[in-house]
Amino acid sequence: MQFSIQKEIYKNLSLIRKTQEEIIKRYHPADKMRCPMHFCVGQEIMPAVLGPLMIDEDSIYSHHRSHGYYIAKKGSINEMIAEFYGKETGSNGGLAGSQELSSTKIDFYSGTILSGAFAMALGGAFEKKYNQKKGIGISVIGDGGMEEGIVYESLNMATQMNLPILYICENNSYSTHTTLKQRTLENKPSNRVKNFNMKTTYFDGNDPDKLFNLMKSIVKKIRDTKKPHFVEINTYRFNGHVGPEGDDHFNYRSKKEINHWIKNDPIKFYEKKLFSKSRKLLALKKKINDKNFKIIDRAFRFAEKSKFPKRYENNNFKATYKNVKKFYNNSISFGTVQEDHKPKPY
Ligand SMILES: Cc1ncc(C[n+]2csc(CCOP(=O)(O)OP(=O)(O)O)c2C)c(N)n1
Repeated sequence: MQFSIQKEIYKNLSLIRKTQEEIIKRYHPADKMRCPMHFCVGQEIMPAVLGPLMIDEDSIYSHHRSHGYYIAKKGSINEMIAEFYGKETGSNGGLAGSQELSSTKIDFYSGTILSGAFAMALGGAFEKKYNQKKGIGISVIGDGGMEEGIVYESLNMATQMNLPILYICENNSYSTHTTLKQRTLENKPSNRVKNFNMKTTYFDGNDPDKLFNLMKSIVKKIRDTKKPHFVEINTYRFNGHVGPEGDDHFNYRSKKEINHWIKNDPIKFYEKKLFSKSRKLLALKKKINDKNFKIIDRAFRFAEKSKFPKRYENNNFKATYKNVKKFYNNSISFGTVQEDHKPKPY
């Protein structure tokens, strides 16, 4: 494995983790990012290894836990944070927030309606194939999303029409607070996919190099054959389902389970593997992390300085805009989790 690629994977891992951590730190008590957010701390490994494997012409269609994929596709961090602040410089002019974070500049689309991403990837991949364009579709959802009917219509059509799509299921074992075991007798979503005659792969591990090598051959195969492939990854979210407040006081998962995953954190594993052997390497790790922090800190300052989307003041949205402004200035209450800073059920 080339060190330059390992370095790129680590840069992605660190940038994704640090972005999440900084948003979590700065969310309260400022309350200037006023959209629900699904953090991906613990789930960074897949987007991080896909980073070096993607080309500009690839398109991503993601579920709500999307920040890692946006960053891995080289989305602007300035525009992402500004989007969360509801500012006009955001990737969607401040109107989408985290749950619908999208950017046409990098062909990245996410959405909160569970599993719609799988169907959108179909249309995108068909367009690429029909017009003989370069690039593939990459679509990611969770294990909960795998229980939606649209998933099976999409997978059926993708194989039937031979469309170049990398389908990913990030199996973190929970749909909000309900375990996979409580929801289904088939605990491996990839097993259900096999019936569509689609190639499937299951990955369970914390070594980014192993996942990179696997994904490299899968992505190459999709590009060469123009056929879909489904990958399930066994992973875990360290945060609560939504928001920075945490939800482990609901006791829906055990401390033992959480600690097991934190102990096997892919980022800690990779830091030990790549940087622990010399002082020079440790200094390189610090340099990467310092640079990433600067990128993120700059993005927060950019977001703070940016303006709210004024153009809506001049049309039919005038009244709405007035309320949006009040909302962002904290002068009206919508009774959201953010109002009293106490964790509540989603
Ligand atoms: C069609 C639809 N049904 C229900 C919801 C409410 N909902 C939002 S997130 C979520 C759980 C999703 O779990 P999973 O797909 O495993 O992703 P994770 O949040 O664990 O990453 C649910 C049920 C929704 N957004 N869309």
